[in-house]
Amino acid sequence: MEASVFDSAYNKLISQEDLSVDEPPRHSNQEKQQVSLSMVGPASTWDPKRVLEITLAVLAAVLLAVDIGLGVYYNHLTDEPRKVESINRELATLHKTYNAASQRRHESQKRLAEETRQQQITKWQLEHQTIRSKDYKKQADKIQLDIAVLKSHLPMLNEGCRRCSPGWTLINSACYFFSFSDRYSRRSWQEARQFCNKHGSDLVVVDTSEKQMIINQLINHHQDPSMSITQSGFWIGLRDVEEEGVWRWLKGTRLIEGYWNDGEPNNSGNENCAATYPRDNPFKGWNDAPCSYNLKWICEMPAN
Ligand code: MAN
Ligand code: CA
Repeated sequence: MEASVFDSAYNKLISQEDLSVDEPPRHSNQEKQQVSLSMVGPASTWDPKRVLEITLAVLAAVLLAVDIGLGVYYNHLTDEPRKVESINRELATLHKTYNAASQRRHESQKRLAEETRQQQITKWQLEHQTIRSKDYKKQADKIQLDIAVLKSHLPMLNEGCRRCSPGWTLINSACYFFSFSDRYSRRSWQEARQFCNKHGSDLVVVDTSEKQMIINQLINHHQDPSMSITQSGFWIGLRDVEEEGVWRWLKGTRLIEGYWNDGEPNNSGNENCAATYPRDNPFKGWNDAPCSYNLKWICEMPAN
């Protein structure tokens, strides 16, 4: 409507211009130019109709785009609660999965701790058993050795039974009595000698180092650890009762080779009788002690 008014005005203007070729111009050239510039511009580039059309088209396009955008946005908005719901569900599932995994992790940790403890106990057990088996081995070795020693004594024992009284030990063709048993209480040198005499023997005469070594071995083996060393001696048939420092065997033979401990005999307080004691070194077994002392003793007699 507006455009057609505008068009008719414009056409009128043009036709007036065409008609006035032979007439004197009603406007100057400058005025004419001003009109054409201010009203329509150059005809080729500024076609108002086109401009309007384009403007309207652009406007329509913009509106359409806005409409589509709004539509999409609206859709998006109406979609939102469903999305939130689905996210919530996913979140819940994830929560569940996480909780289950946490639980499993916790249980695994507990199992691991228990396993570690069991391993430690097994390790200690192994250590303990290793020590025990070492002890057993030591004991077994000792038993083996004892068996070997006892076996080596068997012929001697058999023969001893034939040639010595019960409770007496055969050593190199002589029978020996050691008062190891608790049945025989300690006694003085004189009382000990009386015991031997009563059994057809006398206190032992240790006139060879072999004899001393065997006696030493036997008394070491029977040593009572609860007994003090001074009480652990065994009277032998040796005295210096007639002449101090002159040691004689029972039948009066003088001592040639003694197996005295370091510093002995020292006659500390009238010590006229000799005894042999359990010692590592068999050649340092003897001591002189008061004859009234109560000690164990060793008797000797020829074998049958
Ligand atoms: C210690 C030492 C010996 C002594 C005894 C007496 O062992 O002095 O010389 O004969 O005691 O019991
Ligand atoms: Ca002494």
